[in-house]
Amino acid sequence: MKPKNQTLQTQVVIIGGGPAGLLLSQILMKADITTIVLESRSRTYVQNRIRAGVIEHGSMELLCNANVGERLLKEGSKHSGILISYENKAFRINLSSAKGKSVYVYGQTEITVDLYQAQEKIGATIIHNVKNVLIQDINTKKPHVKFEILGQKYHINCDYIAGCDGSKGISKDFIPKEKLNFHHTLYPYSWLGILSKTKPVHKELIYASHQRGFALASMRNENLSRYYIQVSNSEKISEWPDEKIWNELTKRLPTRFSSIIETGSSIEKSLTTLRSIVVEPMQWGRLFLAGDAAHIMPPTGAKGLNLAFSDVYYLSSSLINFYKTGSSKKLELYSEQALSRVWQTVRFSHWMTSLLHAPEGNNTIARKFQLLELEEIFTSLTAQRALAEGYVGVQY
Ligand code: RFL
Ligand code: PHB
Repeated sequence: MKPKNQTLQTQVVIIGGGPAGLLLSQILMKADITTIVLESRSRTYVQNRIRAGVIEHGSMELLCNANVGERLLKEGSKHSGILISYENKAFRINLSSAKGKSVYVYGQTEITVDLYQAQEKIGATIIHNVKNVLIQDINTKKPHVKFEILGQKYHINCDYIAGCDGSKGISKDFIPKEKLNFHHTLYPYSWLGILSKTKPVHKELIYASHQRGFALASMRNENLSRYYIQVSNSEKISEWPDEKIWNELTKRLPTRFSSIIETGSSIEKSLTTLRSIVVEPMQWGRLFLAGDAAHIMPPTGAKGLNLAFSDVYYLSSSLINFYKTGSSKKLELYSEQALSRVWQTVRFSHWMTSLLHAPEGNNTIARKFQLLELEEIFTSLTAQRALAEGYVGVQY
């Protein structure tokens, strides 16, 4: 006999249990709003994805207000500067010149662990390994979500749906095609990332512009380094043994760093194609998109996770306002409000990317322009402050 459909009830269904979905659930539950989070992967898989490392001041505050910031403040490290290098020179951008703000180096992996723990503590419902998620009746006051686990079908009645299911999610597909603007740029290069149990080459991040290609020296803690190098889109991870990566990295960093770099075997390697995507609008009826589900950008500005969190800030405050006052006015402004910050941030990420990556082909004119702009930033405090302001993030 076929099992009967099971019906569940909640105020907000959140599709996607990544950082955006989990933080949204945490903030709403703290305000006594009920949620159900649907995640297509296992908890172990989600907690082990290695991605972001730089947390803006605003994201730190949001996490602390949601009772998820304790370990970040204890184990994360506060950075008040980054280095930019070109032609064997390196100069420091004083991030504190942007209204005294700093950023925190703390892995997305750790944030996800902290969010799961906080959600467990508050009694959240997070359903893993869901399949065939369907959103229905989003233009009515009674939308619902259908999904399956191991052949068992479920149906959730709710007031609102948050699509936090990342760039490959299904939520945005429920906005009618003729109403959706899908802005998309693919960059002609990718990032090859490596994580290794070695001492970071420097105490601050180094963004290196080199004619052989961009390189980034980052870290997770004092014994764990994260490096990235620009490679062309046709490269394959299998063609990059550790030694070849270290060799390339050392050629791109200024000699005062490459001469002291500690190398070792990688414990993780990844290849990421760089793109900018913005989906407009971020709301359709009772469906609201947040995070990578609505936008992605090249990681050069360290913005993706932070932008996902600012969406969560706007969406959670609008939902809380609705449940307090019964008025949906703030919710109706969500897309416009979030998109204003999204476009500023996507533009900053694009600018950082174009400034620091070697142009494809032997485009010596484009390279000359980059060097001129880098020299200008090197010599102008105003330009340095503008970069710092973009890096620490637009206030919300
Ligand atoms: P996520 O993390 O992709 O989570 C979405 C979740 O939804 C699930 N899902 C579904 N669940 C149910 N039903 C479906 N049909 C589903 N389809 C998908 C997925 O399994 C997943 O768990 O999106 P979210 O929450 O919006 O978070 C966004 C961030 O993960 C992302 O923006 C950052 O990692 C970007 N990023 C960085 N951001 C920063 O702010 N600072 C950084 O330093 C930084 N570095 C990076 C980065 C991203 C990188 N890569 C790999 C793209 C460095 C790299 C290399
Ligand atoms: C990282 O440490 O993974 C990282 C840091 C800065 C970026 C991107 C990624 O801009």
